[in-house]
Amino acid sequence: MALAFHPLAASRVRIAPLLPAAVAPSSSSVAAARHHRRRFSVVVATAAAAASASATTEFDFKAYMVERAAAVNRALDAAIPAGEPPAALHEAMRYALLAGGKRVRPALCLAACGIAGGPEAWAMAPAAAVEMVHTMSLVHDDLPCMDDDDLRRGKPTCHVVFGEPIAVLAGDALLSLAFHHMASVGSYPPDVDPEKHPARVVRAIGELARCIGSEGLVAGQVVDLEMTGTSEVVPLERLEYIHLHKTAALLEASVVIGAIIGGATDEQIERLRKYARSIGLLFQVVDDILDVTKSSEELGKTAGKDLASDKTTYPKLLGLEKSREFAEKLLSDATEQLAGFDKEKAAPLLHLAYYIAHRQN
Ligand code: GRG
Repeated sequence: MALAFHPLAASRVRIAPLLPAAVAPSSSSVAAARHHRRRFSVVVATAAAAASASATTEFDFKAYMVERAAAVNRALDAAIPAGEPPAALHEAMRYALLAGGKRVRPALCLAACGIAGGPEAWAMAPAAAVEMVHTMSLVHDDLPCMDDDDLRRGKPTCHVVFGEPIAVLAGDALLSLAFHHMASVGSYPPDVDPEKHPARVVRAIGELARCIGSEGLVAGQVVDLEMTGTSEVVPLERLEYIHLHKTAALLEASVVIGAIIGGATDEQIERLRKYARSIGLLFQVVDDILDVTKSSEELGKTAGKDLASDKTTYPKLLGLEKSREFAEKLLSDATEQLAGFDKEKAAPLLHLAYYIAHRQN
């Protein structure tokens, strides 16, 4: 079914129906899925590894991610004052931001700048900004009035450590800092194009703001909250709406703003947008699967939460096997969009898609 109520669809890329309607399994079949965790991981990992191997064999993805995460962590560390008043606020911001995290969104942003032909350093400020937005969304999501969680990135959540008022304000300040950081001339290296760069930054800021506001991430969170606690089974297209907004929109922004800063053409930006929407939804399908197949220790956040709260997820609606097939389709849709780009420059985005498909946490 098409995304009739997807506000982003009218003006831009439309993500086609991704799976035919499937028979919803019983909740006991989801519970049984826990026993298949090992098998599932192997199947997805094998499919992705095979695809990966046929695409490129020389790219050292692990080294790429380790280097990018270290560079992003340095940029984030430098962006937030340590020890300056109000100390509790800055401490809470640093606690949430520097607590770990895979740094997938900044890596996507840097890789998108690279595929567009820009030096990755040009996109470091936007990459840090998307991580700030992502982290603030986690801080707010964990609050008692939202998802009410006490474990995040393997540590007690921000409000557990600093109290709710400071956690709310730390999230607010991170959001504000993200835009300040992106808009500041001093956040960029001196070799940016003095003619083109200012307009690119303004366009990128607009893109990020749109993707996280009432047409994007916040919209997804609202619809998710509306669905929480109802006995109603959420239909597939509504679940897709939630995840395209709540999760995929920020991945989309990460890729698109990296591409804009790197000097991509409009046609390239739209192809990368399609890539990002597919991996964005893929990210969430995998997240849902991991929730029922991994432990809290393995995930660094509370596992089995969806099941415990009877939340509608892809495994609940489709079953694990169909969820896996859906993940494979999304992976292939995403990688298709990269054909036509320079192979070497496309390698990081290609491998990020495989990684998202078969990550283990
Ligand atoms: C952005 C203005 C604004 C408000 C926030 C609370 C809220 C509104 C939205 C919730 C969004 C949310 C928490 C979506 C889930 C996204 C998701 C799958 C997070 C997990 O991402 P990972 O696995 O986490 O990349 P790490 O810890 O590795 O960064």
